[in-house]
Amino acid sequence: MIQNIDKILDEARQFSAGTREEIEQFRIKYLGKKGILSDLFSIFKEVPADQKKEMGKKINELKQFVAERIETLLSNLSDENDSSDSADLTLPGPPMQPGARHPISVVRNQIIEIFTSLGYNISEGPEIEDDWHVFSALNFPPEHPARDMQDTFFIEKDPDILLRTHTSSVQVRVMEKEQPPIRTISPGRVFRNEAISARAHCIFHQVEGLYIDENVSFADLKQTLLYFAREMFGKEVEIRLRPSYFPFTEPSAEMDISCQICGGRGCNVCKYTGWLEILGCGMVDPNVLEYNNIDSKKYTGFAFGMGIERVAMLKYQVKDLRLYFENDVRFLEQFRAAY
Ligand code: 2U9
Repeated sequence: MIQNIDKILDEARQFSAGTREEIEQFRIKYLGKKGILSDLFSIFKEVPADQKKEMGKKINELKQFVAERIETLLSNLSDENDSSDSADLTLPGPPMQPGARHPISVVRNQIIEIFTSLGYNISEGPEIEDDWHVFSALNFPPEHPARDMQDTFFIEKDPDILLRTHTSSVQVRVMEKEQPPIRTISPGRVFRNEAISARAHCIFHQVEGLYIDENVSFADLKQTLLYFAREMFGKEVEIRLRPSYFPFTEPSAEMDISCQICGGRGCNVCKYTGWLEILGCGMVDPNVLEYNNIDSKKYTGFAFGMGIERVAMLKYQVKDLRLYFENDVRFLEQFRAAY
């Protein structure tokens, strides 16, 4: 009998299975109700007492071997399934939902691209500023309304610590460190104490530009801005400059572009003028150069500033500025761009 069990064990050792079905057959053959082990246990009851110990040991050895073998074969099978049956590498991948840049970032990056191609570098600086860098160094008179709490967010008074109302303060910091030639743009967030509406927000984004060197003229300014407008809005765009006033530039101007909707013929977007205001600019006031230790007899410069939201509104014909701040994906996902 013992030899018989050895034979059965040898046979069981030979078994190898390819499928789950074959393993199940193997289990039934050995461990099933009417299987080999069940028969052996029946025979075991009849075996003389002196053989019981050795035979019991052999039967248990067989039972343990079969159980372990089944477990190993099943786990091999599930490993193989993981890499072969369940993963079909020829199937298309799950759909991806790539994000899109915010339209303000898209337009900011386009503005940066245009001016860096003209040799401008990018300067950045603090959003929390002092009176000197935001107002005094830029020739704001002491009683200018921008210095009022109605227009500017103050953090502390005397000495005044405030949220910058324009990024020109960054360019004051550039002038402190560098002598001309200076050719820089400062993109960044600015803060003004204004009621939020379709056309204004208390936080918005600007790009201010500054070019200081010997013999820089208003003609250089005009040509630079024409180049910018054509790159941003297309080769057909026209510009016009209207006289204006800013404390930091003299003479000062505001620039309009020909209306992109009606091509200058007049429509409700341009209020039937054919023109859309886009930025402010001018020749840097000699006082500003002198306050910042730049010799105004030797150097001249021009400066310009624009609101990125405004440029983006004109470029994409967005009518309400608040859409830029609401993070509604139905609005945002319309601005997929390489930038
Ligand atoms: C220095 C000197 C002068 C930057 C300039 C403007 C004109 C201007 C506004 C446009 C819309 C800001 O976003 S806005 O409200 N900006 O009109 N900015 S000239 O002049 C400077 C900058 C730096 C040292």
